[in-house]
Amino acid sequence: MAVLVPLVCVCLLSFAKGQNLELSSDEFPEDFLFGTATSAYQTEGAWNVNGKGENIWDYLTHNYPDRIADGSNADISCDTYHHVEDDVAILRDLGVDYYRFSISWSRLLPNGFSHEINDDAVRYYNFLIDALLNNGITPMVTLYHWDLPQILQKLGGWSNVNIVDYFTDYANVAFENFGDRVRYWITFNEPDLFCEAYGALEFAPIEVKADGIGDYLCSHHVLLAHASAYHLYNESFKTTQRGSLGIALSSRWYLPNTTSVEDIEAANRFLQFKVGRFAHPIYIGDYPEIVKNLVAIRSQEEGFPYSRLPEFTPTEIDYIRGSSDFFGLNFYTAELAANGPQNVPTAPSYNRDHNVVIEPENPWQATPISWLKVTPWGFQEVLIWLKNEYSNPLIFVTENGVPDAENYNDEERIYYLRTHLSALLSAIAEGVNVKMYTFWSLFDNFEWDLGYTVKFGLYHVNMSDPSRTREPKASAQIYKQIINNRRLIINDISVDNGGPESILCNICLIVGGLLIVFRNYLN
Ligand code: PNW
Repeated sequence: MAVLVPLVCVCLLSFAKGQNLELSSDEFPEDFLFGTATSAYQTEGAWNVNGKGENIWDYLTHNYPDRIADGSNADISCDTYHHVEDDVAILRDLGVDYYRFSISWSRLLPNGFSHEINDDAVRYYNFLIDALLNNGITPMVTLYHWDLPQILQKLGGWSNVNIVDYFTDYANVAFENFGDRVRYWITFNEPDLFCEAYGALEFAPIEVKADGIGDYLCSHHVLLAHASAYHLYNESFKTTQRGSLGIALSSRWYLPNTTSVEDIEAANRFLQFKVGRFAHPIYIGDYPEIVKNLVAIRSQEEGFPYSRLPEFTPTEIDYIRGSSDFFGLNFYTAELAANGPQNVPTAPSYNRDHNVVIEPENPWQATPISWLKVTPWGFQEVLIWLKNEYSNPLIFVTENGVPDAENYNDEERIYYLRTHLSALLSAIAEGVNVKMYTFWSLFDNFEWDLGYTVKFGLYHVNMSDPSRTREPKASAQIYKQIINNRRLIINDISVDNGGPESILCNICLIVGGLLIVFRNYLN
């Protein structure tokens, strides 16, 4: 009895800890789907194998290794190119409904253009897609996850208007070769971020820096390319292939730094510059007024004869409006936003245009990445904001995840996963039309400028082992249970992780309960 009481207490305490999640309901709707994701450059490896061409990240990591935190590259990374069968077995074991991966443009079209298709790439992606389908997993395919063929970058990349045609040609090859089996297409992943690389951001492409100009040219052409791929799919493929197509936009939640009107307006303005700049043209039509006005005013002050933000023609506005079957949302964190002024010495500048500063310090739970704090409430806020702003669109969460402190017992990831799923359930209860949740990432992989210094995976990958052994972390087990149960069962950590302590815990709970009943009976 003396041993049992503390053990029962520990078990009850861990149960109570789960209760802190404040669930509104822990069950997911019947048609709700779960997945996980990777991207080609971050995980495939085989960077120059069987005809793959060079892309902008191959170029950056090979020529400017000092720009990567550990000087590394993704020449091999997880080597998913050589592990299709093993990886699909892992996905099957995890029990996901779908798997989000991206096609490497320079693997499929080594020269960037569609006149030469790499047979090996067609074989590889067919093999992957078929393996997924044979295991009951639906493929969700991203066409562009930041890895532009270097040859196209030399021609100006996303700042060259001809990229709209080059991208459409590439999309056409992908639809023709894989579309008969792909249910979900995503044209672009987080264009806000890769477009900022044409401005002030230190990212690939590395040699273009045209702040307040290149970033807007990029987003303009991305929107035209997205709409072009959407119309191509709708007109030539949709009736036979019956898939759907959307774009994945990243949104943080911006909380005003103070209660001042200026900071409240700054937080709203930042959402419009970051998310609205892409979503408004697709869901409402044209850029948001505030973005158009501010860039036009600044451009005029700087002596430009026209706005640095390109204008859409009325025909283009109609062409882009409505060009998405779903809103792909990547959510990671919230931030504190304050009104400018921006500390930038020269104009023009994207940061000066929006005139918002992000407070470097905030009180929320930290992670190994400085910009990523644990803010599940921000996830709920973003989902509700999207519902109100864009007339309740169909939303797929296309990314959500957190790095761990390099441990297999990744409780911080479990906490992040559970609290974000709880926030998602609350958003559903408030009428948000969200139907999918994708955890980033399946594997520890190459995290862009941070190299391998941070680990986002449900599975650890041993990067010094030539066979790149994968091993599940504790979070993989929890995600598996959530998917299997279709609910956020509160005490599943102690009930079903298979470990000896959980068996002990359950025995203690049962015996403890019986003792209490027995004592009550005696009384
Ligand atoms: C997203 N930032 O990227 C991407 O879609 C993934 O490829 C990436 O691995 C994941 O989020 C985790 O970072 C981001 O510096 C990369 O603010 C960097 C930032 C944001 C998102």
